[in-house]
Amino acid sequence: MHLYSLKLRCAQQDDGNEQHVAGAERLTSTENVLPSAQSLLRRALLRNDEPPDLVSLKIEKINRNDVIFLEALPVRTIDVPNANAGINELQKILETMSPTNVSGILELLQSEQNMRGAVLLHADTLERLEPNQKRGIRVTYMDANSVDTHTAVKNHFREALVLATKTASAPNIIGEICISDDPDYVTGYVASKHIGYVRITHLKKFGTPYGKRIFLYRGDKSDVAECIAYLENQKVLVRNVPHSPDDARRGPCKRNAAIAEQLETIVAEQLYRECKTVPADNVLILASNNYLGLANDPEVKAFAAEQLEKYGIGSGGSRLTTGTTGLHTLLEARLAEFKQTEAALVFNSGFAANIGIIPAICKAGDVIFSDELNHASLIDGCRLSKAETVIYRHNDMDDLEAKIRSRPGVKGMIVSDAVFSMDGDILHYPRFLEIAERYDLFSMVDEAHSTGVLGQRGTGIAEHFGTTRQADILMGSLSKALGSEGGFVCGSELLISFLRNRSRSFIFSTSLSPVIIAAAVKSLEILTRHPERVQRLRENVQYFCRCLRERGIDARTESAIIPIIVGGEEMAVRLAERLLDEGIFATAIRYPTVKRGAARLRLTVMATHSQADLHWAAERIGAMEPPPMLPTKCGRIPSCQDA
Ligand code: WAQ
Ligand code: MG
Repeated sequence: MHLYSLKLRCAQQDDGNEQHVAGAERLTSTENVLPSAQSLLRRALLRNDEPPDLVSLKIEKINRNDVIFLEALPVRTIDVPNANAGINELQKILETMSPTNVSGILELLQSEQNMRGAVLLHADTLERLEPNQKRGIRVTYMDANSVDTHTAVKNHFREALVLATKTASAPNIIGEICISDDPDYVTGYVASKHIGYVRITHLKKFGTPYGKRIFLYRGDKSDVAECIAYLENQKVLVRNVPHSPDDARRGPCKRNAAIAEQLETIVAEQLYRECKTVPADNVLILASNNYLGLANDPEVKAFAAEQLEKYGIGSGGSRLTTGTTGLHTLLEARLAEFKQTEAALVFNSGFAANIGIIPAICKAGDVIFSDELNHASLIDGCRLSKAETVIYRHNDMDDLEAKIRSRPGVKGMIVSDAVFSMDGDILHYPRFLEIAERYDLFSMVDEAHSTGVLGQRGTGIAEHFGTTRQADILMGSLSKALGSEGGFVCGSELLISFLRNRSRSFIFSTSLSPVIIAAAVKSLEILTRHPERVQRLRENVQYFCRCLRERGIDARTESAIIPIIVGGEEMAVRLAERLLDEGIFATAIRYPTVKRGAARLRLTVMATHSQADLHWAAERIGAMEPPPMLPTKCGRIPSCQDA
């Protein structure tokens, strides 16, 4: 296993001379290299003062075995009213370290000159020991041993504590003094193994652009080289670095330690997640749920912009107060028409819909029968309801019926995704409805990934099976094929009136922005007018699957979701990373979204993809070494046929 060292440097060009402005560094795991690099670069480029003329970022592979771990120095703060008082405090502390030469040290500390590195000073003779006095000694290869929080702003305290902890353990270093060169940062510190990290709130006057680091050395001059080598090359990770001096004062807090430990386990199990920024261009997105490309449709954008002018941004209240515009009611009417139900209700997200609908309908004493691969929002809806949840085998209608029969006379609901979000397969809808009817249970179907995808006109799962019968509760999403945001539910007048009065996530949320609703109205209109978009999506999906199969990858689906089961969590992440290098954005899906050991690439196709792009992507995916696409055991799709 290895780590990466990231070193960033900013400089100004001054008459052909490079003037060092700032530096920063990280030691980070492979999967955090990109986000770390991004946060360092952001910091460099978005500096408050003049943007730097030169930014360099060095990324270097490090062997994990070369890293030593140190415990952060204990922290204490001395509060002083001004710089004079601060220097007095510092003087007292220095007298315990180097009684003979305190005034000389203080003079050097306050001298009006900046260096890139630190002064290495003999504590007794005040001899300068750094080989290059202009540059000084640069302490590098160190970081806090915790998951990087990627702050764009420098945390002076944390970075200084890491450096001071490393320096304090260097051979023959008996102390360190530091003042920042940031004119506004007047807190400095003095540190050593014995006294710990002692902050002094004023060590210079506000506005002073000079800073300094002085390392006090006591020992044989022949050992200086060893000391410098340690400071400049030893890889160090510092444990338990507090985030702020306040955190340090409170001491190790158990509540943070508990979550930090869990987070470290997540990292160790290759399950750590980052919000990856989607590259703006030059990348083929094979991961979006924007199946029909409506999120970027010019007509949709124009209409939303027009309504933005009319209504503004926020709706200013919940649906039951000021949050219902004519657009909201129009959208609900159109959704009901589209799904051929009596009425519809819009929620702020699909997740909000599911956790709002299920607990409104089911209570303690009821039973909910739920597919084992249902989406997390359905699972959480079941939990919130306090009903008993019975999990049946994935899309196994015999198992479902057997489980219902074993509880004669139950009240409750059967709930399933229409298209399963991580496998792309389709619910056996007709049997599902039949069973619900037979046992007088509510039927609820989540059409998040079937709306705009299934059926000739994209109306969803009923159309796919050629039936006009609908589930009692037909839930769906505006944020996928419809390219906007929000969730909805279609059903009888009775159901919708009931939910309007009883669904907590509906009642207690500020309603969606009129802009978002306008976009959904227009998208739905376009979908209705242009069913050929759905046709195009279907052709693209089947074309892409064919291309993948020609390259030995077992790809099949009837929806727009193609799971490529990889197995190992790390493998899935690596494949996604490598595809990104090739210009393909695909998502690695891991536990807990899918079972452990069933990690996968989840590829999705869009109506707006060109076949040339899909062909190229299949070629790249097929050429990946080692062959990732082992014949899949799990996640095979029972209901699909070859194209
Ligand atoms: N190695 C050696 N010297 C360095 C390094 C380094 N990696 N980085 C900076 N220096 C020297 C250089 O001469 C700078 O001018 C000087 O240190 C100050 O650097 O607990 O921000 O990065 O709140 O400006 C103290 C935090 C903050 C006190 C110190 O230093 C607290 C700070 P800066
Ligand atoms: Mg600075």
